[in-house]
Amino acid sequence: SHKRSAQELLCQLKNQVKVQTLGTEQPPFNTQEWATFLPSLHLSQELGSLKNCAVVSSAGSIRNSHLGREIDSHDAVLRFNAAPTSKYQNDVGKKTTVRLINSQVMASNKHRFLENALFGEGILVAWDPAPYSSDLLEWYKKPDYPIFTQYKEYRQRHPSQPFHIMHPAVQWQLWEVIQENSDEEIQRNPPSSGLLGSLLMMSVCEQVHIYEFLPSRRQTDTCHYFEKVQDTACTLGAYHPQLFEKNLVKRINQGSDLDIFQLGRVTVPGFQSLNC
Ligand code: NCC
Repeated sequence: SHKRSAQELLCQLKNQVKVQTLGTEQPPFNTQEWATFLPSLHLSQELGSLKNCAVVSSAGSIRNSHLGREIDSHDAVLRFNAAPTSKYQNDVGKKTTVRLINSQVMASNKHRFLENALFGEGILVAWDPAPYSSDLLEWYKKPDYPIFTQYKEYRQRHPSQPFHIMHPAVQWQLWEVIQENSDEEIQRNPPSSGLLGSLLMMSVCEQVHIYEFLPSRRQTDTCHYFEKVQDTACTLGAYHPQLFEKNLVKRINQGSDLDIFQLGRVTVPGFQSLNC
């Protein structure tokens, strides 16, 4: 089959993946109750349009990168799950504009999601491995983790913090693009937060730098920069189709291979910068 060029891939992503958060337009969210919880502005409206953005993977290999200052120089910085900045500022920076969290993090006792001050900074965006159908009612009745109860509880405790829920269609539209551009059949599990967050930023920023998603020369088996756990599956994926995600990102990178090797930095244009 025809192998898409970088431009074709970028255009496919732009046209096939509609990054959107839940609003009260569709059932089951078109109720009085949900109107009090869901933000009145969609995420894209809230962020407006940004110039330079950074996406910071949680990989252990960002340790000793000294990228903190560079990362903080972006107009907006996206981080994942429970990845901390304090004590690691020199390597990962301290600015947090958006934090993308999976529903497992919201539900686990380990992260104390409802109380932990780490989650209190920036705009929160939650997602859940919803059924492939993206049927909102089916998902609502049986989310992978209790995203809706935890969301409501958090909103009650922290009413002034902006907090969105990603529409589940986004992850499956993205999955389709990964599958269409891979030679093998990939597992039908949603892409990792890393790729979802990159797409989120591409939809609102002129340009996006993605750090340590494609491993640099610092590559290590240490899963996260903030923990001692060793697991190669963190980089290559077990549940998430990460190997295929990374091949895709490699193909749309507009920066040099040396940037990947030395800095762990990928450069991609935002959708607004594309003519397609
Ligand atoms: O590990 P996680 O991801 O929170 O990392 C965020 C994103 O950074 C990129 N990454 C991370 C580690 C690594 N060695 N290489 C990387 O490229 C990935 O793109 C990753 O998505 C997730 O995607 O939400 C994930 O969440 C964890 C876990 O739920 C949270 O960390 C909370 O503990 C998942 N781990 C487990 O379920 C055990 C992980 O599979 C995916």
